[in-house]
Amino acid sequence: MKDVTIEVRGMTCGHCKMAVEGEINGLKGVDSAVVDLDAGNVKVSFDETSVTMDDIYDAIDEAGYEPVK
Ligand SMILES: [Cu+2]
Repeated sequence: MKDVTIEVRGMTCGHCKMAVEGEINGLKGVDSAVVDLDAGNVKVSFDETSVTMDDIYDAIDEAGYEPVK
């Protein structure tokens, strides 16, 4: 398992938190995704053999927010 913290632009409320966490958790190989609204980031724990950073960036984008790469 690998743990990363990704800065995300545009998250402001509980709905944003749920949207981003839900989209990332929907990826096969992701163990957990937890958004910290105050810090403006998401901590993701995932299996590097089945999920790439690009997959996670795409999921954040899909949720309607902007990952800072
Ligand atoms: Cu929101």
